[in-house]
Amino acid sequence: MISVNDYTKKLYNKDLPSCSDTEVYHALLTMSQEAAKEKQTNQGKKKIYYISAEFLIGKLLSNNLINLGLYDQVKAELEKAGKNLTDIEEIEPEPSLGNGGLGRLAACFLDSMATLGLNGDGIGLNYHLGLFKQEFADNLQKETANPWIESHSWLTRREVSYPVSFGGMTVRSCLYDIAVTGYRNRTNQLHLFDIDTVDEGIVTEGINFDKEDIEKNLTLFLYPDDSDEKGRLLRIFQQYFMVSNGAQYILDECTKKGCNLHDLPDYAVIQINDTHPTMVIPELIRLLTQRGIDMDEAIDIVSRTCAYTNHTILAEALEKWPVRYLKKVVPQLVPIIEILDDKVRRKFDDTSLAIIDKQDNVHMAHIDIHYGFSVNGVAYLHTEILKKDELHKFYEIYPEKFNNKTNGITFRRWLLHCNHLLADWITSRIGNNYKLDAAELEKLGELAGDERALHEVQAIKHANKKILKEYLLRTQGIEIDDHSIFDIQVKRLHEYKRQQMNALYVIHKYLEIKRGKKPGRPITIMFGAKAAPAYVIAKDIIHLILCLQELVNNDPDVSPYLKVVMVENYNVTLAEKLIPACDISEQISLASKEASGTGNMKFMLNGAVTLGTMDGANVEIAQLVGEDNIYIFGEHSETVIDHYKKGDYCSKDYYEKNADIKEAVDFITGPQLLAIGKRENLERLSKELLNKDWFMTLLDFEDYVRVKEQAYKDFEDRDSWMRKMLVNISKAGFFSSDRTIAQYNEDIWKLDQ
Ligand code: 26V
Repeated sequence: MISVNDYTKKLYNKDLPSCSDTEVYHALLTMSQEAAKEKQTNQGKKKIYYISAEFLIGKLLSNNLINLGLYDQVKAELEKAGKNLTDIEEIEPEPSLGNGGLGRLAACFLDSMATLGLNGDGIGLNYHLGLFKQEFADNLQKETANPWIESHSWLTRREVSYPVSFGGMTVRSCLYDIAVTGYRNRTNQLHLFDIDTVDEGIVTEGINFDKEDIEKNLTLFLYPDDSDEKGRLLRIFQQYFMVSNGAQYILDECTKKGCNLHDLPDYAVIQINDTHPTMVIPELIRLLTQRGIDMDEAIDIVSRTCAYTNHTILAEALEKWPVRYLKKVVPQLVPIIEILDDKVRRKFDDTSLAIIDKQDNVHMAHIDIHYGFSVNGVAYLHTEILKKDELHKFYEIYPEKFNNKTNGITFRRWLLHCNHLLADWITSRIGNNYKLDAAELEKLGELAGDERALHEVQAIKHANKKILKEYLLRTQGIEIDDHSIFDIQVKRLHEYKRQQMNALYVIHKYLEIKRGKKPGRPITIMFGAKAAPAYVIAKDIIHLILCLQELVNNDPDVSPYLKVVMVENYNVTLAEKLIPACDISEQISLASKEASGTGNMKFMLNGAVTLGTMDGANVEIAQLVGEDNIYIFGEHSETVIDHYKKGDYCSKDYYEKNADIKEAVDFITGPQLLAIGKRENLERLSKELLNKDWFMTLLDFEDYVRVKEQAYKDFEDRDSWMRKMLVNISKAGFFSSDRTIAQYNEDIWKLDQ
């Protein structure tokens, strides 16, 4: 049997006990990489290529050790040598190669594809700097560079290189692979394309850099700020670089396996993750015609190879690129896009279905829908809204293309790795099968009347709360009370997710306590969120939360009962610590706006009870756990959509009608917060809420307060709360990404297993 000691000897000519933690980390990294290589399985005929601008993989060490079946053995060997695996995990830098849910979903999908034994690789970009690191100063978010590539890393350089031509220049790519270890199964690959000339030295203070020096910046950053034209152009450079490399790689791999290009759909299926990789469609058409296939046939082949996933209905997030930009960056694609547009216009009279609109903008999603064979949404409600509203006209012409694939999460990372206590307990109760067949978790439902079992679950939750408490104190200097209710909202900062509503609740509670109405048990309301660097209101919301943290936690009348915590630099690693410790999971987006959410699933799996709106996958969670085991509030999506159609929502009406709302909103620009925070930011946010409130915070506030109070009250009925926790865990099986991926394969990819 291989041992860690063999590797420390090989790498450093030292025995394990005398190695530093960094040396042990390098040894474990090499050990995992070699073990993964041994699992490589033969390539089947057909392969799924999951192409995505983001793969938010998170740290890989522990996850790989678990999947490779090495975790227990390594942990024991380290302990014997006086080392601690948790300390070693902390040395690994997190590859933050994604913004949020979309990127994390891609990473969960890779894990499930390998675990289910599917022949499937990821294709993306090797960003040298991941999503910016967030720091707080003066109660404001500051962004700094977030490097993750070290001399020892998970990247393996391949002998693969392609030319990629942009208007006026050609670059040559290089390729790095990251092994994707399936749980006790095959190893797939994540292919990350790069160029050798990227220069991290061009980053000046914060995350500023010369956006025009493409040879130096092409893969430097994940999604550079696209608030200006130069940023948007760079984004098109990145997207085309990704898809051109991907397309060349796919065609090479398929032809090596005997594909004659006419039969490409028998060899490859390309899943387009949101619209960022859409240019793969015209690029493949271009490459096929270059290789002698005529245009009509090339279009037909590509249309039978590509499938598209939609991840949002927010209009501002649907990509539309001006033809002028495309002419600058990818002039070779413009005539092809014009042909694609022309075909649509000949077939359909309705110009809203066109690819190029009157303002000369190219609607990327329209390319995917017309020239892909499948269009899927990511939760039941989301797909229904696409069919009924957002993409209704497309649904009418292509009903057969539309399908739903409710998102999922990998239980290896979001239970086995992040919550060892709970995973071991589940194993002791129902055995190991649930690790590969998540539906087995249902068996835990039988323990709902077993008092001992319930107390064990409760003890595990408390132990995880203590672990989090220790971690936050050590890493962020934050002190929390492990006997308080942990009420957590962690996700990207966006107005539609309504962190501002939770902040208004904090104000409401603060004022109530000041007036002498003290909660029976202390409450800790935790936030974690990064705001896009150019998203002004989102940053104002962070400012408000940080000001509230300062005010509430330093007020001796209030802080024994209420604490506000805004964790710095929320990322996958922090999520892994916060989620197992959570009591109440905040999923409070405006109904119809959150396509699915996946944090909601992670919290549920770890025994938190959801406080949420009927939005995204919350709807399916509610259906599975039943109304006694979830706290639902707020207007439903039909009502919200109706308000948008009629334009009849007026936030001021709610402000004037409800004294609690008025008091809380007024407090934002009242003397206490102005003494702490910046007038400009607080006034801007307050005005936004009063005069616009596009995501209808005030509409749901009253109901939110009512239901949240009910949840806090119910928390005191410990036995019944433990039952709620258990029911949530036992019903989480549906949200395993293994189920999601099995459905993608069954309905869309159709690979043999
Ligand atoms: C992108 C942008 C970019 C421009 C400014 C506003 C804005 C707002 C939202 C987005 C989201 C883009 C796509 C995305 O990340 N969707 C997320 O995908 C997850 C996985 O399917 C899903 O769980 C989340 O609900 C959905 O928001």
